[in-house]
Amino acid sequence: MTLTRSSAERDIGAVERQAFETLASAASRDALESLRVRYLGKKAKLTALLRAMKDLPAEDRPAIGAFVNQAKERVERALEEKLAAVRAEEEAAALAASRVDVTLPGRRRTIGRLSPLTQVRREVTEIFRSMGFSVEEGPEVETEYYNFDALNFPPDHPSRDAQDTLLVDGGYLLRTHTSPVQIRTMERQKPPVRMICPGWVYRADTLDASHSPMFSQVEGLLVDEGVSLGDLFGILNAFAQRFFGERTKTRYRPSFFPFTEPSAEVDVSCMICAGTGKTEAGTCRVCKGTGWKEILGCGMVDPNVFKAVGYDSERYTGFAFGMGIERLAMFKFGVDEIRHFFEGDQRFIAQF
Ligand code: 2NL
Repeated sequence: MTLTRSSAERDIGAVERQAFETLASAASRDALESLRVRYLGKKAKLTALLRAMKDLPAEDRPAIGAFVNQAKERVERALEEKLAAVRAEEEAAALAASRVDVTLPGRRRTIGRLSPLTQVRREVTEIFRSMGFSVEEGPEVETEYYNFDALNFPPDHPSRDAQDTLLVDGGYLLRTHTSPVQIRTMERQKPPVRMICPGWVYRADTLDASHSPMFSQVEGLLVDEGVSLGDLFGILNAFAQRFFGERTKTRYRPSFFPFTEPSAEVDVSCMICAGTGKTEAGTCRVCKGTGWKEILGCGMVDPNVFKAVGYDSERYTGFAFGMGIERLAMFKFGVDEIRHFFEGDQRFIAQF
């Protein structure tokens, strides 16, 4: 087959037309890329035509060469233009798909709030701080000495049992009350001492409506010369009235703790039924109709505790008390289930 100038020009024109037809219907970047390979690449049709020029008469080659190159340039330019158009379309489509309707109302953000336990702990702390008590903290992993021995627990006391106390490798335990902080403070500091110690405590209890293996306490201690049971009554009555309201009554029932003598449990008049034992719905479900609610334990510090910390129990006396924060919060807010405090359910937390 002989190649002539006119047949070459025909072939080139045909390939160029084909290229433009394909280009017209190509609608994606992929289609355009395959078109580029087919018409302009190394193995492409127009390139093949350039290569075939060696079969042309020598005098025709420059003109045909220029003809092919012009055809290639036209196809290239058209391809670039189409590619730009397709890109612009794709971008516009992506923008349209991610369009934001600025006229829609915004999503309301919920504002976090303090756990009711934190609120109660802070309130209790503030009341005692205002009466001159300092706030002390200490380790949650303790020794048997600080948790039991120094507090006058007899060697065979049931609380020491692994049944009741959570043990930690190495002879340690999780403190079952915050009293060790008071022992540590008295070891560091001579009387007078006026302190409270809020914090987490741990017991080997199974979680139920009123027990949690981890709960929080505030304990307090006041030691000086001439401290009496009257001082204890004065401070704790003032606390009860500040925390539950001025009209709150208190009563002290004899009790027993290894670390105090005498010891008492303190009831306050029920603030749900104002001490009447009755509500509109019938018997008060918080005080069970008694009109009283136990909120703390207290007593005069046992001389054996003073001996353990090197205080002269002939010269100094003191009182101490302890209360559970969850219990206080349950009573104050009328909550009947301790587990609510540890579940973080917004429907619960948002009520305080
Ligand atoms: C309760 C009773 C109480 C204490 C805690 C205490 C600490 C020292 C010395 C003497 Cl270092 N006492 N603490 C005293 C009486 C009662 O807690 O029912 N807590 C929830």
